[in-house]
Amino acid sequence: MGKTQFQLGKTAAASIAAVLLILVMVSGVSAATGAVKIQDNSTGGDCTSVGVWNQYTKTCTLTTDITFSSGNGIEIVSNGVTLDGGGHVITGSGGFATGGSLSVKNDVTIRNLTVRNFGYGIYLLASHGNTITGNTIENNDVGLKLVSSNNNVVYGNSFIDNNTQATAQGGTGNVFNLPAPAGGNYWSDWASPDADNDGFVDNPYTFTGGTDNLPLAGASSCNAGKPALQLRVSGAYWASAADYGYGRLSVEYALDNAGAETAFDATITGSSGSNGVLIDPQQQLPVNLGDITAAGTAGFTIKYMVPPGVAAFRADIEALAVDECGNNYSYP
Ligand SMILES: [Ca+2]
Repeated sequence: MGKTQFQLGKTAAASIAAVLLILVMVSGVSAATGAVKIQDNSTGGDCTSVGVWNQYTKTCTLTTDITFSSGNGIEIVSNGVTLDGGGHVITGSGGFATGGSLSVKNDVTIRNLTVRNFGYGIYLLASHGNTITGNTIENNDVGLKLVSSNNNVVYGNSFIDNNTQATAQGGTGNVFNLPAPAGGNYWSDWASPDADNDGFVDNPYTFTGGTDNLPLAGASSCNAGKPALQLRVSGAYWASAADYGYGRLSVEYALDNAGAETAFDATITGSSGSNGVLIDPQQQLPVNLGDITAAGTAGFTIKYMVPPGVAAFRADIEALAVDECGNNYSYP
């Protein structure tokens, strides 16, 4: 938290304390009887009933485990959407009667989710260009089923004790591993040998319709965690005489990465002020800062409308960032 004095003009001075508050997520378990549909609209379809929807990145991040008693699980019905499980579990009632746990469209990313006890764990039917990474897919009848689906990328997942771990029928261009060091997936029935101890099983894992050339010798886990972003005010000024007349104050911020890992896709999505200070309606949002490496800093400027007589105010900045595992985080 920083607090700084600024000379705003001949007669006014303001101190602005800018903070990133701590976001507290309350986790629980939701029970769903019908499919949860994720859609690219203002609420992300049903997303807000089970998670947080980010309209800018089109990402639904689960904030709860979900148990499905019947029917399909999560259906992604728009292209270009990301489903981030946030480390949560979706559970079916077992058997094909439950349908596909997770069906997707095109250019969808599914990450950081555990899918358990469904007929099909993740089901891609005529779905192309999707990325499936960082998930645990366990105890399903078929873990991953691809039918007539092209150019999908599947890596960094753990396939554990599915009756059939994966099948691919009738599609082309699907990839089940990246080059080292990322490699492929962990398959519970193919975890050895790794004689050269490079972390990859020495023989490819082959299943109907696909091959993982670099199967992981240990279950994939990625625990980078929330990037340690800290906000500073680095300056405040009236950008012009007209801005001074309108009370339109420019505030320069610096977003510092105090952690040891890169914060990816840092994005400023909003800001609010105390004492009647509002963000300038003409302020362009979101502000995309790109990746902020460890010990790095990204600067940005936000304009506010400051009412007459206000000499100081507190501003809160809303931001997003992604960790090295691909997990999304909101600030505050
Ligand atoms: Ca090896």
